[in-house]
Amino acid sequence: MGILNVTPDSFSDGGQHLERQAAIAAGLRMVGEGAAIIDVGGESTRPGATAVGTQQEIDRVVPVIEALASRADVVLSVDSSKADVIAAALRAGAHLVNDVRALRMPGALAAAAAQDAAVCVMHMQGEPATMQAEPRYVDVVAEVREFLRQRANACVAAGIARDSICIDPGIGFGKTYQHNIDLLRNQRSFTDLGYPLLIGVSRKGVVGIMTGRPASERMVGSAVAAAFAVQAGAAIIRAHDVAATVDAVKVAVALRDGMAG
Ligand code: 7PM
Repeated sequence: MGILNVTPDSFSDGGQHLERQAAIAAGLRMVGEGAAIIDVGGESTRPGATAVGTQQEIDRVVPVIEALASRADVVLSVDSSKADVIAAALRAGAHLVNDVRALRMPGALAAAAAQDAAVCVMHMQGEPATMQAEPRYVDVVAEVREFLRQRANACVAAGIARDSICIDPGIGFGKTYQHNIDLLRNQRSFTDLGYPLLIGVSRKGVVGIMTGRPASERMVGSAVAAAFAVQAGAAIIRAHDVAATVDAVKVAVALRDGMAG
């Protein structure tokens, strides 16, 4: 899953049209590099980021989803929590809803179910602006597992097909370094729930702590973490550096499953 942020800070500021063209080009490039899914997001979840209005988020993601749907044979994901954005993105050609709030905002679950979308439910403790202030768990693996189990059940109850649901422990979302390590080292607890597991570690702080590198220099560390996650059973890797990550995933899959060349 390639990350495509359509936010003003993601592409050099040349006005909305150029921004949109740059996003579409970046999406097509990721498809060429081997991404199976493109995750299109119009709201930054960065701690302290300014909130984005519904219409603004729709104006950012819908044209990019429409363009990619018509030009590329790839699964399109919308990274949003808002019911109206989800509905508009699915109408525009998205197939999957990736929500860091696990479809808990009003109408979000119904909007996904109404258009037979696939969904990814992610665990987050708190809200992006404050989540890293003081993450606390008694047993992080058990608590995240139980949350994901309940949200997947809520999706099924809302009419989403069981085989259209994936789960994600939300690396870096209201977690300390040690919490992230515990989650990555205990992926079996999540794959045991019976849903495909999505892992997003790309350029995250946990990789920065492990390598001592800034975000711009975390590609290798992120690719190694992706390979580890695949070895431990992850089905989908969310990543910025698609070409490097695809190579890492190919090697991990071949070694895990013993496939011939
Ligand atoms: C600041 C904080 C900037 C966090 C960017 C981020 C995930 C996600 C994100 C993830 C799923 C990033 C994150 N991370 N969706 N959206 N899983 N499902 O590093 O791990 O891209 S945003």
